[in-house]
Formats: sequence, structure tokens, C-alpha cells
Amino acid sequence: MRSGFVAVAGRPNVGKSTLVNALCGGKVAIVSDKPQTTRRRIHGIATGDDHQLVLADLPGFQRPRDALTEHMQRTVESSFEDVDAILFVLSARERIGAGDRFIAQRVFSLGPPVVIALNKVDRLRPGHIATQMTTASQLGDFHALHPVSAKTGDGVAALREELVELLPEGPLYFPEDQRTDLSVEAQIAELIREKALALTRDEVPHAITAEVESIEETAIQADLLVETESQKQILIGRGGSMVKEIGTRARPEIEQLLGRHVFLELRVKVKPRWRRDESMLERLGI
Ligand SMILES: Nc1nc2c(ncn2[C@@H]2O[C@H](COP(=O)(O)OP(=O)(O)OP(=O)(O)O)[C@@H](O)[C@H]2O)c(=O)[nH]1
Ligand SMILES: [Mg+2]
Repeated sequence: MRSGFVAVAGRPNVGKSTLVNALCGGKVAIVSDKPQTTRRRIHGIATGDDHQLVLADLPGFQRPRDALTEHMQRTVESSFEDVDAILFVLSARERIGAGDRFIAQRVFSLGPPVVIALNKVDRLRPGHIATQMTTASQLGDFHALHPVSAKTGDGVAALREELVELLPEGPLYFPEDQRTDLSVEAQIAELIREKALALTRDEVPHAITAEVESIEETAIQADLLVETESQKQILIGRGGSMVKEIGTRARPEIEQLLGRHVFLELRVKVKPRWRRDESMLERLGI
């Protein structure tokens, strides 16, 4: 039995969470086209007959701007301790540049083997993929480099095998049917936030958080929190259309998670400057 922990590093939006989901064979972390979607560490657990691979999905590396992003960056830094390997994710669709080199300096100096995943190779010309692989290979002394598409699943099985081979012999850290370490409340709040992120843009996604107030047999009460009255109006939408749409999109996934039908009551509230509020961040597990 091989088991152990792999931390997932990379710039925001390169597809770390999508890749963790693909490696785990199911949804663990929420995904969006906005950077800074992941705000806390989420363990995605992939258990096989002879292994348990625990992936620490993390926020992207970033320069902190407020208490929220400071906490996120601290989570990133502290998550590289005691891991068996590091999965360094790059986007093949973008220029591999200064941001990636900055992260490379960090991850290649840590000690554990670094596996590079060159993600988003779907629909790219082979020549372009080859060029990006060459650039990626110059980032540091990597253990292996895998071109993958987290979206289509291309290359994901080979990457998983590579990561499992790097794990030492060890016990099961989590029950074999467990796929994440997030509580059910936190998973539901994340699903709601995911739908809100998909429907908003500019500064609004960054100002949104979600919290579950109560879970009962047939009803869930949850809050969407934003920082200003105008953000609240955006989330409510004309005649309540936006918050209704968020609920409509979130409910099927929540029902799948819980295995039962529920009524989802969503309220939109203003919580000024919550991103700078230490106690609020603690409550959100950030
Ligand atoms: N075409 C393509 N898009 C992808 C792939 N993987 C992820 N994406 C898209 O890239 C965007 C970002 O994906 P995430 O998984 O949220 O990225 P992340 O690195 O976790 O982002 P943060 O949590 O914000 O740091 C989403 O729109 C995904 O659908 C891929 O293999 N191919
Ligand atoms: Mg993410």
C-alpha cells in the first residue's frame, strides 16, 4: 500500500482545481474562469486498490492585497511542508513567464520531487504543445513533465500513476470512500459560491462568499455575502432573477451531494469589508 500527500502549486486560473477533480475522479473543488477561485486548502482523495493519493488543492500563488489574500498566500506557503511530492501546474494556453518562474524558484528549492503538469493542451497544435513543453522543462530540475487536459481527461491517468509511484509505503489516511476533507456545510457553501462566480464579473466575484446557516432534512438556508449594497443588488438581480438562477444551478449538485431533495433558501446580505475581517475569515475556514 502506497499513500501520501501531494501539494498542487501554480498561478491562479491554470486549472489546478479542475485537475484535482480529474485526478480524484469526481468533484472535490469548485472551478471558475475567474482567478482566485480557490481560497482555502482542500484535500482531494484518490483511493485505489493499492494506494491513497491525497492532493492538497491550493489557492494560486499571488501577491497579497488584503487579509483574505494574505491568508490564502499563507495557506499556500504552509502547505508545502511534509508533502511527498509537488504537482506544479502550468497553462499551455498562456505564455509561460515571470509568474511561473517565480513559483518555480519556490517549489524547486523545497526538496520533494516536482512533477510538472502542462495543462489545457486540448485544442492546441502539437507544435505549440512541443514549444511549451520545452519552455516548461527549463523551469527547474523536475522529476517528470506531463502534458494533460484536465478538461478532457487526456494524460490524467498517466499523471496519476506517476504521482502514486512517488508515494512511500503507508496507511490509509482517510476512509476509502471519502473524497474530500471539507465538511458538508463547507461543500454546499462552495457549490453556491461557484454558481455565483460563474454569473458575475469584474470585482464582484472577489467580493462574494457563501455560508450555510442551517441544514435540515428538507431545507437548507444559506447566505451569499458581499461587501457593498451595489454588489448586493447585482447578486439579487432584476426581480430576484440572479439569486434565483444561482439557487437553480446549485440545488441539483447539493441534492446529489446529500442524496435527497432539498429546498434551498438563499439570502443575499451585505457584510462590509469581510475580506479584511480576521474573525470572519476564520469562520470561513480561510
Ligand atoms: N480548455 C481547458 N480549460 C481548462 C482546463 N482545465 C481548467 N480549465 C479552465 O480553466 C479555468 C480555471 O480552472 P480552475 O480549475 O478553477 O483553475 P485554478 O488553477 O484552480 O484557479 P484558482 O483556484 O483561481 O487558482 C476554468 O474556466 C476551467 O474550466 C483544460 O484542461 N482545458
Ligand atoms: Mg482552484
